[in-house]
Amino acid sequence: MLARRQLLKTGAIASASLTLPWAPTANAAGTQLRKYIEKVPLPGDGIVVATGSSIAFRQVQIERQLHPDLPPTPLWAYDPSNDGSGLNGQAGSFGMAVIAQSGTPLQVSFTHALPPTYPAWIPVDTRLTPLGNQVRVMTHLHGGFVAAVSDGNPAITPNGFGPGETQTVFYTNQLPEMPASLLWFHDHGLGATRLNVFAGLAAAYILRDQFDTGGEPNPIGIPGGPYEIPLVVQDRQFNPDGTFLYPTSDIPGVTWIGEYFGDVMLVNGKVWPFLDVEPRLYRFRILNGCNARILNLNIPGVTISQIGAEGGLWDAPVGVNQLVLAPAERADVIVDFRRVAGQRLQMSNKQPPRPITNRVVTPAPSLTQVMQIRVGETVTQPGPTTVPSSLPGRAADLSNPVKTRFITLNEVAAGTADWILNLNAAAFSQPSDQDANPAAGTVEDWVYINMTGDTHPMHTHLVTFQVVGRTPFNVKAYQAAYGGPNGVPGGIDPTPFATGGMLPPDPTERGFKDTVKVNPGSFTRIRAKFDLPNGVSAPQTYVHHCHIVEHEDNDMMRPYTVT
Ligand SMILES: [Cu+2]
Repeated sequence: MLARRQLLKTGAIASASLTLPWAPTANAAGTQLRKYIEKVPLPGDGIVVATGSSIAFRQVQIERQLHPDLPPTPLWAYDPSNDGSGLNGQAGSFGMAVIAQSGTPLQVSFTHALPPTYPAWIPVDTRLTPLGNQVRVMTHLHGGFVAAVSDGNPAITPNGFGPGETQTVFYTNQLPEMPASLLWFHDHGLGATRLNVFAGLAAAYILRDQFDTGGEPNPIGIPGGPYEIPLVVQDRQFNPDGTFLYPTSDIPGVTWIGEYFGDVMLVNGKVWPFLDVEPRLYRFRILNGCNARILNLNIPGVTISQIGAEGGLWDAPVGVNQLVLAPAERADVIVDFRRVAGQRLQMSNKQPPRPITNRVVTPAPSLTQVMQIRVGETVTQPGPTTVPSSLPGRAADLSNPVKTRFITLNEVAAGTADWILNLNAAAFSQPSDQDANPAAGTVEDWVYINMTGDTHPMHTHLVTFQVVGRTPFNVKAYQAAYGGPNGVPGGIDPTPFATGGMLPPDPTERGFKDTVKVNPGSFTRIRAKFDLPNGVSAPQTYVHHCHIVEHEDNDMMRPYTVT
């Protein structure tokens, strides 16, 4: 563990003019694949559903055909081994959903039954991993309000779990921190999160309550049953043999790449699928499960109302024209197909609007088509006919922060063997006196100060937060005043370098979130209450990190401790 990054070398702060090694891969096999041939896998129909008060998973390697023209693809998957199904009902690479109740805890175990070392199709960078090319796994419930020991975080368990070992966790599902919402659980192995998630270790975790029952009708008056559809969007590349393709760096001695972008879109684990809908209202629960790509989704021809995000339902809906989702962000939306009976629509994707930036130097290659939506002519069950004007959820409205912390996002030595991204000018394994230590039960403001050219989706474990606003500032002047060889250290208020007033959050940042777009050219203020679950006493250590998982792995992550 200590070998990792103790040798952090000095280097110049990245300049936006450097050339970077991401490039489309010549032998990728995916772009020629026919589109809209297979159906989107749905819970119970291609996505295996797990319920109960305790679930025992094994992480296993399976093979699934993700497109009729591709050979079967080896995948890593969460297998609920106590149901004996062997994941036979799983059609795609995103093949698992846990459905749990808010207020009812859940005990889960994960037993490592994967290969002991990485296969050739997963290019591990042994500079970043604690135990070389050994497959070490650790599951994190993204959005979980849990004790540190159940969090699946590398500050607590840096070596993760090896072959045959079992991680046992207790998910509180406690209220009000874990209301009805779409969470997901995914691998968080140190230095290998990007690879383990890419290989398939990601799944949905849906929380229900007495309002958001999942049925139809329901007390909220929103679509349910077969008219509520989770949609997990992920980009991938394929080799001709069907394996997923993950490019490697062309920098000598380096395997890691700065961002993974695919040339094929998967929805619920199938390549460019189609979805049959009836001409009525639907509820879509959308998760950006990409490693690095910021999505800007649209369904031309229909109206979309967003009713919630990562932290559950809002108090009122917000009309949206597009869904700009960075990795790990979720949108809970109601889509009206009543005026488009008989039509074939497309869920499309485009580059996000400025200042949101999906890599300034080597922009994500465009990937404009996501999924086809085939609208039928008849309605089986009419369901709701309006979007409710009020919802039983929450707007984020925290007040009285007792402390403000300033956290810098730096990119150092880009394009060289010493390339690293960091928080507060410190690599993950380096000690730092700048790490946050909020007192349990207090509200704090955290200000993420972006020194890079890209948007970074910053994710806090344990807490959801309010987005307070974004303030443009003179990055170069701040950097010139305070920058060192590893970037600008934490703790320095950038307000004197502001070039304008604070911009309010986007309307879609109305509620509590667990991931926020930290855009270039500004500093982003969030506000959170650092409670601990019932019966859990301080201190408890968690992490916060960029959810571009390439950045998280190298090394844009820091521990923090609730005291
Ligand atoms: Cu990042």
